[in-house]
Parts: sequence; C-alpha cells; structure tokens
Amino acid sequence: MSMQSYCTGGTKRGALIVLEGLDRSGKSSQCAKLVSSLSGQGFPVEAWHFPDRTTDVGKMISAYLSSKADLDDRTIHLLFSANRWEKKSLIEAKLKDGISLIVDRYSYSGVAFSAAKGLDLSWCKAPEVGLPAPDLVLYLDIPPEKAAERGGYGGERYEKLNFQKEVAKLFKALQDSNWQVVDASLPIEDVHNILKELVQKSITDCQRGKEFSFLWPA
Ligand code: Z5A
Ligand code: MG
Repeated sequence: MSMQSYCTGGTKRGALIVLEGLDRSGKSSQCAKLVSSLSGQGFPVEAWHFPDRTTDVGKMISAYLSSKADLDDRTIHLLFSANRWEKKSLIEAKLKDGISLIVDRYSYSGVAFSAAKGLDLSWCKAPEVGLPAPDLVLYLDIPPEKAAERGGYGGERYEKLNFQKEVAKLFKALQDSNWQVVDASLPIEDVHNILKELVQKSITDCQRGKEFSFLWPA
C-alpha cells in the first residue's frame, strides 16, 4: 500500500513510533514524558501500550503474565500477536488522521521474549508479518544488571535477570535501519531530550511524505 492511501483530504499522516527495551529500561516513563511534551507543543500524539490488557485477548495475556493462567509458549506468543492484530485497523486510522502514536512495546518485544524461551526466531516473526512497521524504533539500551537495580521487578513472569540477558541478545539481533539505540542509563531528563529530538524528526519526515511500510521491512 502506498503512502497516498494513508492521507485523507490532504491530512499529513502521523508517525508510528515504538519504544523497546528491557524491563525497567524506562519505556513507560519516557512514553508519558514524550506524549506530554509533544502534545504541549501542539503535536497530535497518543500514548499506546502493548500488551493492551483491556481487550479479551489482553485479559488472557494479563492472567498469563501474573501466573494466574498457564499457557503453552506458542499459544501465548500468538495471543500477544493477536493483541496487536486486533488494533491494526485503529492504528492505521489514527495515522491516516494525522495522529502520531507513541507505542510502549510492539512486535520486537513479542519476538524477543518468545525467542528467549527457545522458540525459533523465524517462527516468532511470522505472525507479525503485515502489521504496520514503525517509522522509528527507539531502543532504550541498558545493561540488564543496571535495569534490575532500579527495583520494581515484580512477581510477573520474565522479570528475572538471566532471562532478561537472553532477551537483550535477541533485541540486538532484531535491530534494523529504523532503530535508534539510546543510552537508557542516563538521567531521565537527558534520555527524554534525546528521544524528543528523534521523534520530532520522524514526525516531520512522515508529514513530508515518508513511505509507510509493513513488517518486516527489508
Ligand atoms: N511481552 C511479551 O512477552 N510479548 C509481547 O508481544 C509484548 C510484551 C508486547 C509485560 O510488559 C511483559 O510482556 C513484559 C514483556 C512481555 N515482560 N516482562 N517482564 P509491560 O510493558 O506491561 O511491562 P511493565 O512492567 O509495564 O514495564 P517495564 O517494561 O518492566 O518497565 P519500563 O516501562 O521499561 O520502565 P519504567 O516503568 O518507565 O521505569 C522503571 C523504574 O525505573 C521506575 O521506577 C522509573 O522511575 C525508573 N527509571 C526510569 N528511567 C530512569 C532513568 N533514566 N534513570 C533512573 N531511573 C529510571
Ligand atoms: Mg512499562
């Protein structure tokens, strides 16, 4: 699909911006700060988060993450993916309307966490094919040990140091030309200023007609 079909009545399309990184790397804090500062400057932006725990699929995911339900590794992988697919048309509609989305985790978390359990990487990527590709992936880079020191590792599955180390390796294997790796060990305000500049540039590129694409881009 061409970028033209993402513009209605001359409206310039929004950008799909994804924040990724290990647990406690600061994604949620930075998403909130970005949306607050960019909307304060008049940019139409919305904060999104995957998993979206409000849907029926999201409730199953939430029960799994809090160990209230047990699911086969492939089953939970497909549920995480379905949780994105159920939002695909809304994502596209928002972008067409000129709204930029700042998304806390996306397909890269989906693939990295499942592949870290030992599932085949290509198998993990397959259900994500055809979802909107982010215009920019901001990877909040932090050593797993340092992230763990931030505390707040709760009782959810995956919140364990050795597992996070495996996830970090997988994230690195997924990086492509749309990624910007940012040092997430810096103070919160410094990280925010770096991210804000990158996001503003991406929004401007999209307004100027940057082509829209789908996962997985070459
Ligand atoms: N998962 C999956 O398996 N498959 C999928 O497809 C998807 C997800 C989408 C839940 O995700 C789990 O789902 C997750 C991946 C898996 N696994 N785990 N574990 P989640 O997004 O709901 O996880 P969360 O618990 O809400 O957030 P988080 O990622 O663990 O944390 P964060 O958002 O990156 O960090 P934060 O909440 O912004 O900050 C953490 C603390 O650090 C907080 O006290 C901050 O004040 C502090 N902080 C933040 N930045 C800084 C800096 N720069 N300096 C010092 N302190 C800081
Ligand atoms: Mg978070």
